Amino acid sequence: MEIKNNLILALDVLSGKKAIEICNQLTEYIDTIKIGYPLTLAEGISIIGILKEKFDFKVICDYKVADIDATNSKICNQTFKAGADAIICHGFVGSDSVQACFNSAKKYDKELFLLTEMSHPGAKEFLQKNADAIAQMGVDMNIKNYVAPATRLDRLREIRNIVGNDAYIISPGVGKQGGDAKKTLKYANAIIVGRSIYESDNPKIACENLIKTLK
Ligand code: FNU
Repeated sequence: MEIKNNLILALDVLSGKKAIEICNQLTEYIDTIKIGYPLTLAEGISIIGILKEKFDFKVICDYKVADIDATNSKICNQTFKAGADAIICHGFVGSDSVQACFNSAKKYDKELFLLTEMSHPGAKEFLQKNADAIAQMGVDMNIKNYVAPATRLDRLREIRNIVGNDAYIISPGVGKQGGDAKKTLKYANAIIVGRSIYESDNPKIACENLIKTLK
């Protein structure tokens, strides 16, 4: 995936109106957004098509799909039918569940991102212990796209080592969660940034300043 400025906007706002207002200010800098349950539950899945039509952005759906294979297929199919360019699935559920998501992505000619280790402190309790194995499962399954944390660069580096340089890693945790944008991009292909842009008094300036730090 080609992502402008290697920056994905996490749009966890709670109305379509607010989402459009933020996106309008950022079209110069951003061509890829990530939406998740907050915006989708507030507005319905049609928000994907609405945003795509208005902005021609790529939309990654952060639905962290984590069910049995049959249900994962239905979730991914519905998401791609609604216009998503990519979906994020969890890896801890195992290869059959992940394969169902991957098959759906292939069927719709869209992308799947496999989540390895999460960025928040709680990820150390259970997920981190298995994150390397999850990444290796992705490699064995021929998955090209991954999500790995900006908040623990040693872990991000290790996951990069496992998935290899040809893999595409997107990384959340920059800004509000403490991760550094430039350091993260040593190992990740793109950063995911939410609150430090959309909660700022001036999202455009916040975005512009962030991009300057990447140079
Ligand atoms: P911000 N996100 C995350 N950590 O933060 N998808 C993960 O490990 C992960 C994610 C999402 O902190 C989070 O849900 F897998 O405001 C939010 O949408 O910059 C975004 O990344 C980070 O938002």
